[in-house]
Amino acid sequence: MISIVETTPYQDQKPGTSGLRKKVPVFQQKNYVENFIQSIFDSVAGYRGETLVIGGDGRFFNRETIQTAIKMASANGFGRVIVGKGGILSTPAASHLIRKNDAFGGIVLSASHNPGGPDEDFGIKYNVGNGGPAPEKITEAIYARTREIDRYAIADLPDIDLDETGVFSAGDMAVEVVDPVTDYAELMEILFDFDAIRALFSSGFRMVFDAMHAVTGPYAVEILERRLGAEPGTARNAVPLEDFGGHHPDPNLVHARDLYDLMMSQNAPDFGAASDGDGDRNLIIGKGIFVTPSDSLALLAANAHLAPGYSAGLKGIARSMPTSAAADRVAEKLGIGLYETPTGWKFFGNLLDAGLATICGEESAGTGSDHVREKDGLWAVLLWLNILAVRRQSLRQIVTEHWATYGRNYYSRHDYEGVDTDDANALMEALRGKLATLPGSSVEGLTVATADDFAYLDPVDGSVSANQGVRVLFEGGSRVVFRLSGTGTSGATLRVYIERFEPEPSRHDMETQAALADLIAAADRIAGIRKHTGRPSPSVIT
Ligand code: VG1
Ligand code: CO
Repeated sequence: MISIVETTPYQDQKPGTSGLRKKVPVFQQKNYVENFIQSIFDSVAGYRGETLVIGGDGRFFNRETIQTAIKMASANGFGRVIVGKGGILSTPAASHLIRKNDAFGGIVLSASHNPGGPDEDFGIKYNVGNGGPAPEKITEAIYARTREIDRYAIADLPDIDLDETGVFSAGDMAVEVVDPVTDYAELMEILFDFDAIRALFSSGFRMVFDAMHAVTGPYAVEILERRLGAEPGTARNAVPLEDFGGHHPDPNLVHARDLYDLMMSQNAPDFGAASDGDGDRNLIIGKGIFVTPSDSLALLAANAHLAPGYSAGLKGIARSMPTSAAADRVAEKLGIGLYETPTGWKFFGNLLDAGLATICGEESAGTGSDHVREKDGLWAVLLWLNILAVRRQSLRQIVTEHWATYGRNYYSRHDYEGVDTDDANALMEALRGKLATLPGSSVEGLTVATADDFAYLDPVDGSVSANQGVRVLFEGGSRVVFRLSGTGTSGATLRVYIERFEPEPSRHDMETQAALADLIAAADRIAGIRKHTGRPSPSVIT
């Protein structure tokens, strides 16, 4: 039986950089989830009888929301739902299932790197038929719909048992509960030389993968340990927990500190990696050397041809605007296009679909390719392993050789978290107000070449996305970028991205913060960070 339930709209269901993210108690309000899901269905057309993929990162409130989504998909006329066993699907695995099954779209439940639990974060994201996050046109339509929605449809059905694989029925709709890992692992076997990686491991190569008690645990155990023969225990914190063990599942130098410390120690293994809550980010650390995500993108692009899936070469590289220009010089050398997009994976979809780019990346530890339409943490780890297996050099050697060839982009991101929203907005407004007067001025001994608020013209569909971050470029190629996060759930987070290009190999071994000291001071002078936020220093430096 299908119920049409009357509801009243919420005014705050605006999707951010990556879907709708709020605290769990916000999602637990009456009809909050139902309103949002119905608004998704109301904003897209043509799904009758079609397939919807549903899965999440396993965080608190995942299972309840999946049951609701299944009943609403049934009532709204979907023909089939594919859901991961236990409600688990990593974001890239969900993207793959959408593509592989020619699904209409997918609902991905995650707040990614944000903490989980009854008082922590939850999120709902809609992905379209290419497997990627809905473009802005659709997220704007969903938001508009949430502001006036007055009813939703839900089937009056018992809960589906998510812990058994198989095909079940939910009204007229079929529900397929699938193993979350199998299809994804098969795709990885096509892209990478598993024999070469197995040989690497059997030669004594050791790695540690920290799944941070998030979604990638089962994927890492199956792929790294079972299929590639890495030592048992290579995947650590491999059991997904609803609260990620009380930690932030954010693979950065703050939250993956244990891994970092291990990799910097005397008995470090050869390779360290981690992924985030929903499995789309990656952290890469060699013995004694941290690889910035921006460098990792450049290195992967420069070496991708060593993996079978990319032996034909790359069509192009895309990176988000705040990501360093390290990849630009690789694209130049390869003679392929380089695309600079706003922050957020949804902007890469068109470039990948149109065959303009093969590899994409963001400074926030996201890298991926045209194999799916999301960034993909384990994919990046496997591409690194494939490269290491072929080159048989240490990660440090590979990185320093890369810098010697292309120059080094010193890079850091400073986050000021939990800033008062009005203060953060005032800072950005003041910054925008002075953009016109910055060029030619001198700050901390640096001369401003250009300053603007980044706007993106999508070369495929001609859409324009304005106000995507303020960038101040200095003479000589250094720059600072300022933007406010679109994934937080309380207050505002100011992100300051700092970059300096150093072509000279004899100056490639500086400590990053020291190498960027003048730019860090200039950023504060230009934006008045301390003055506006009252913060003497950033809360997180990556
Ligand atoms: C952050 C990152 C961005 C990433 C987004 C989603 O967004 O900066 O690069 O695409 O998170 O990643 P923001 O607006 O907070 O800067 V994830 O792993 O949350 O799906
Ligand atoms: Co994520």
